[in-house]
Amino acid sequence: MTGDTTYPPLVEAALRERAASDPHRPRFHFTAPAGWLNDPNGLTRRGDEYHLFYQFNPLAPVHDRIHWGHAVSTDLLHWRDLPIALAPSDGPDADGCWSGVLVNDGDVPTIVYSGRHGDHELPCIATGSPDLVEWTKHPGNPVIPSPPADLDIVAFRDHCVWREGDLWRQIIGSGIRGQGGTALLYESSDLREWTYLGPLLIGDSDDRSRTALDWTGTMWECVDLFRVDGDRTASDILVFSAWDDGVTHHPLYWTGRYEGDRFVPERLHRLDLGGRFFYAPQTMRDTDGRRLMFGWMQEGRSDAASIAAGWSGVMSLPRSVTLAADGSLCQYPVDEVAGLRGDLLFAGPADGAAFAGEQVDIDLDIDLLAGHAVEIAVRATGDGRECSVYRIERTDARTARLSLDRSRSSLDPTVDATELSGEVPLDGERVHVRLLVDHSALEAFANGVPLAARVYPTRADAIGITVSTHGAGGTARAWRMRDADVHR
Ligand code: DQQ
Repeated sequence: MTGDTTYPPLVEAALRERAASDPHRPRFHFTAPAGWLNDPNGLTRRGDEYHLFYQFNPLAPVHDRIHWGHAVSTDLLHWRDLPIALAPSDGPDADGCWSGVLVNDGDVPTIVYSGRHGDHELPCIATGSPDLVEWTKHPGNPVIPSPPADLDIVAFRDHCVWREGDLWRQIIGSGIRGQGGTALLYESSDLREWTYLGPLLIGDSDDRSRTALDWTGTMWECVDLFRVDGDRTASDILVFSAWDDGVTHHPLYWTGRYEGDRFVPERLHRLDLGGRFFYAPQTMRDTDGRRLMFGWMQEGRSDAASIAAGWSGVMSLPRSVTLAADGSLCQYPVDEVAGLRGDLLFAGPADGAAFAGEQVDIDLDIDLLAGHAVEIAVRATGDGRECSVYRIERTDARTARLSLDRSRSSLDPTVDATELSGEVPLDGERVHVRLLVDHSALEAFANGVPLAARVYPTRADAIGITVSTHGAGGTARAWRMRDADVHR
């Protein structure tokens, strides 16, 4: 989408053309113009416009010398590129401007981010023009000169900042060696001088197997604290991405209560059953009270394949996050996503539904009785040699298992083809499944539990979609999705 203002190109034309011609590139999810994208940052709404900043390397599709990319939208779908907001410069962010948030300090938009220098990060701030396009780094950066002296920490980065009474508070992601991940709590009157208050919560990296899908890691990246109101109750939520020794494991969240200087945890949950394919999420509260969340859908192909393609990293669709009756989070793409629906591809009984497309929005209502399983094959060739199969199967009265079998997702043996799966709570027989297919990016939601993933079929005819309910009743509808015209 083009705007009124012409800005200098963000990436070289050749890299951009290479990225645009890749068949695996999504057409209605946000991606960087080319180069590397990872975490969503600085999510904010100003007037009618949503601002999405993101971890960006404009020079190459590798995680190096990270900048803050910037895009703006009025509908969360059609994005217009703005100039790079932050770039590494001499000083505490010489090696990268890592993740952070944007807050309004009175009338002054202020970014709180992690400046990377060598292999360490420290908190920095930058103030912005009213249109959020020009950013000035604070001369006193870093605003916290070192991590707390009394802790032996693994890392110290990423920020969640909020106003509480007359003061600012923030938590910074960290890990305490030998104990587990943590969020360190600070307080300030001016965003420039911070007092350390202690750990908000400390995880236990030995309380379960390191291979468990809800292992909390040795360090918590991209901590995010917010409250969600349900119909009858409310919960505080502490989201973090479990990290260990350079490995990005998966996003998790605690439900519980934020009280004083502590978070009292109740239950630990997986945030997305796709694990690392929805990593480092960040949320924002919209002006109408909605809680919106974006996450980074990492690549599942080799670094060499990303370099050849000229781009890496997909931003998830914006999700709306609410509280389910059982106290867990319920996630769905925001209503605006339906605005990209084009031709109706299918409407009728779910069992045996068959249609085709690589940009599709599918909506199913199924009655899942004991012993029932429903399969949805996407990106499938006619001969079935390539296909990715979502399956939802009733396991007991109150639970189903949602999985994605990627073992035949690609004839390319170098792509990640591991199975992804997890539990979906049931409340009766009805299961609602929403599935968005956008070339290599897949996002499924079963009763509000998401499973995001990436797949890379090699054949141009890998566009088949079929539904088999094996006897379960239900209906299906599907629409072709239009391009969101990002960067065109
Ligand atoms: N990515 C950022 C870090 C964060 C990590 C660097 C999570 O700030 O910890 O690009 O993906």
